[in-house]
Amino acid sequence: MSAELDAPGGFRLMGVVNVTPDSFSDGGVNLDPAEAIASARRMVAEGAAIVDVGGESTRPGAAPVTAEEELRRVVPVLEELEGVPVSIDTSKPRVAERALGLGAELVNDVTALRGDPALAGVVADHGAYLCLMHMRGEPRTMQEDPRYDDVVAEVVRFLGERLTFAVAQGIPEEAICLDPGIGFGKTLAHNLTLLKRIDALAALGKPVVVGPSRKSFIGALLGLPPADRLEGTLAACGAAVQAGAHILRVHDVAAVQRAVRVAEAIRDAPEA
Ligand code: HH2
Repeated sequence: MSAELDAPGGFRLMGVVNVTPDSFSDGGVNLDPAEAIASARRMVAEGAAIVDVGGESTRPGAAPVTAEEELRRVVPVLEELEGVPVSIDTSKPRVAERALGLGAELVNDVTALRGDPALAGVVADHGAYLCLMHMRGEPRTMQEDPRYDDVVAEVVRFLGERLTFAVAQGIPEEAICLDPGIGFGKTLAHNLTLLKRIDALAALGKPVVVGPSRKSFIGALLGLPPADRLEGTLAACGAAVQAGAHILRVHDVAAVQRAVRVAEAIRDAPEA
């Protein structure tokens, strides 16, 4: 992963492995550690640069889980993923600490270091990478009438401030990537605008992570449940790459890999 974060040129894929009973699209699928381990290994074989292992759903309305429960879910998986580049999707210092001790390289914090003040120190002490994501409110309530005067400007300002905070806490700038948080306190219009204007976020000079995979904005456009959102996900990923995204967080690694190679070739094509 290091090379990818240092050199934000081409796109990279982050495969999603939710070790949860209630994630919005893959809840229960990877709750058995053996299934999660197999999924993670398959995603890397299919082209993922890193797999994002999470033990707590952050879907709208999700109830928080304790650190003990999160550890109970993710530790047996992380213990078997030696040699696989791993990201830990958590906001809890105890979970991050354990995951980094077991070899994880990146902490993916959907609260952008607002959840627990101790998380920044854990990331800094381990020399880990960090993903800072924008979220309006918290998962339980974030979809209750989200409003912005200018969603792009507000997300860019927020992430710029969180970046400054993270650096002040001792995390090197080169180790940080930024994510607009598709679906986290946003309407359909907000999500579409953010996907179209990733260039504004990329202007902060950090790799941009985007997670449109199977999300409800695709359901809203197509009237389809999470299981039928692959084509919508591929279109969103292609558009995100065109708009300047560097890393895509996705469930369907093999399919996205193919789609995005084409989108990237078009984006980078010299004029013939
Ligand atoms: N989306 C989800 C969770 N973590 N992290 C980043 N950086 N960006 C995202 O867009 C993002 C994220 C939600 O998706 P998923 O993990 O599939 O579902 P759930 O939260 O229900 O487990």
